[in-house]
Amino acid sequence: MERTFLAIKPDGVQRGLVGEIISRFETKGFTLVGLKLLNVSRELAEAHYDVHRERPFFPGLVEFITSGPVVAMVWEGDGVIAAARKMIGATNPLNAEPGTIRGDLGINIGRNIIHGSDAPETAQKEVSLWFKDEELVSWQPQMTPWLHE
Ligand code: IDP
Ligand code: MG
Repeated sequence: MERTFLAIKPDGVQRGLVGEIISRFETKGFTLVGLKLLNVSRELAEAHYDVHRERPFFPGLVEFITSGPVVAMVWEGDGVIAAARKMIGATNPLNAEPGTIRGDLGINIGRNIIHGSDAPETAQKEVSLWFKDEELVSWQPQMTPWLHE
């Protein structure tokens, strides 16, 4: 079953959006299989955003992501990687469609509330970077027959 890594960034946590954001994925029908609140180390932040290391915004991004608690999550379901990216919306919240998390809840690219893995390879890499195997819980929601034919 497909899994993706999502993280509510410090702005989302500080603004009290954790419940609202988790609720969107829950009510959509995806399954939560990993969840923790943590202060992100510089080492983890730099590893997570390694592809952006040479970008001008990299130092500020690492500063921001280590500035307060983050909610790290793994969600499971058919097509969850691409669907979560759609639900999150464009990187710049001003360009993100209404109905998306960034489109509904944000206004600034440097404060865009949530991270979501962008492809199967990155999802796998990010899940194992942020979570140990034993922190992930495989379970079958009782409502599965009401979500899948
Ligand atoms: P994504 O989060 O939509 O996948 P990426 O291009 O992978 O977007 O960028 C990673 C993160 O880096 C963004 O979510 C945002 O927090 C930050 N970022 C990207 N571009 C800029 C920028 O131009 N200014 C400030 N922060 C940026
Ligand atoms: Mg990205």
